[in-house]
Amino acid sequence: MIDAKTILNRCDALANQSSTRTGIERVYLSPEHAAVNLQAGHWMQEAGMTTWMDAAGNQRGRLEGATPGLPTLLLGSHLDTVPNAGRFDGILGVMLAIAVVDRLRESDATLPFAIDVLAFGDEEGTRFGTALLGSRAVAGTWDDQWWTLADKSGTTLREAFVEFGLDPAKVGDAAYRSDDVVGYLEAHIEQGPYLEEADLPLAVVSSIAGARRFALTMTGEAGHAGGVPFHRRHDALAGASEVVLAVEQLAREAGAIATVGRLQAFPGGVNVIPGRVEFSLDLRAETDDVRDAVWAQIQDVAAEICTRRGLAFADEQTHGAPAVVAAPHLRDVIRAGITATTGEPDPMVLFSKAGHDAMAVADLTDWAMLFIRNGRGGISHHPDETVTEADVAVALDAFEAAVRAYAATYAA
Ligand code: HGY
Ligand code: MN
Ligand code: MN
Repeated sequence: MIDAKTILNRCDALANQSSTRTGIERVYLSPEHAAVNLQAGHWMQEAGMTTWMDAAGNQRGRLEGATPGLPTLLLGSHLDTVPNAGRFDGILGVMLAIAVVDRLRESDATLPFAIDVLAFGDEEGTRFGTALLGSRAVAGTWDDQWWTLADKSGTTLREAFVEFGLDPAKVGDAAYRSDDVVGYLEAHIEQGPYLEEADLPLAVVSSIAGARRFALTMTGEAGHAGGVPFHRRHDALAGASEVVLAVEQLAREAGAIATVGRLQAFPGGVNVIPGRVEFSLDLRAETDDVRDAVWAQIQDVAAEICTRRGLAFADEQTHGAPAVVAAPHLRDVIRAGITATTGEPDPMVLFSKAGHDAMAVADLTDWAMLFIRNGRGGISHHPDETVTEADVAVALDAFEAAVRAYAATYAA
């Protein structure tokens, strides 16, 4: 039987599949993605599943229910990473899903539904900027406009599909029909400090923040760092810096979350006034209305800065995902799983500020999530991401109990 130690060893094994010599980076449709699909597929087969890679590059495993052809419960998370990632974000959820299926098979559980484990290939959007590509294909919400998205080497998504051995024309084959599925459950590290502060191992997720990402450009006029007096300058970096600080202040005031994760000044000479700055914006909030109101305020502040400094501001949205709320009946099975495992009668409920594949799968079926404590203040998207073996053991028992609780209450 797969235990917590095995799961942690598997997370360590997958961490070795990185495009960088130091740190972990594994992006969609890369050789490293192919390698972890193969490894996860092997572990899925060991757990008694039939396995295949779907038309969007997601690795899948299937355990049939009591009789063939039953509708399917989806379990899963993602195997791709951000740059310089930790080893548990997404990966732990896929390993837990495989272990739950292994336990159900070993115990000859009679299931009223089949179970598909989905190892999504692109939750982060690291390579092409737009996130949730794998899970959106599964949900049937693929957008053909994405084919021309290009990575930093100029390879388009279409070219990357073909190089990976996929047929772009067949991406629609990855989609489920909504009446073929009975729900989606995902286990994931919290990526925040609240479980650690409460000294609890597990929580139920209530909802996931709505997110929008932008590519921003501030344009001014390059010039000599010595020769141009201040009153004549149109310094794009000074202007962009005012926007960055306004982003932080406006988001804090509104209870939203906003981050500028990437910024580059051009032409980039130490003795040249920056004429152009390209920077990113990741903006989220518990509701889409709050998120969008903050974006409108940011645009107003940027316009005032531009007028005052003689600059021009441009924005392009690169990703958008609406806030989604977990289905009460599936939240209940997650809650039941936690209670059955920890004895906690009223498990902690958390709103997820981190995005997850469930945001995309929500267009296909009802969903719920189990959060697992990750230590050191919930540090994530960082090599210091950490979980304890004890918490993984409790999470495995709770996730298995949740699936069994759903099976017990499910009526076709
Ligand atoms: O950005 C997020 O919240 C997720 O990790 N993709
Ligand atoms: Mn992440
Ligand atoms: Mn994740």
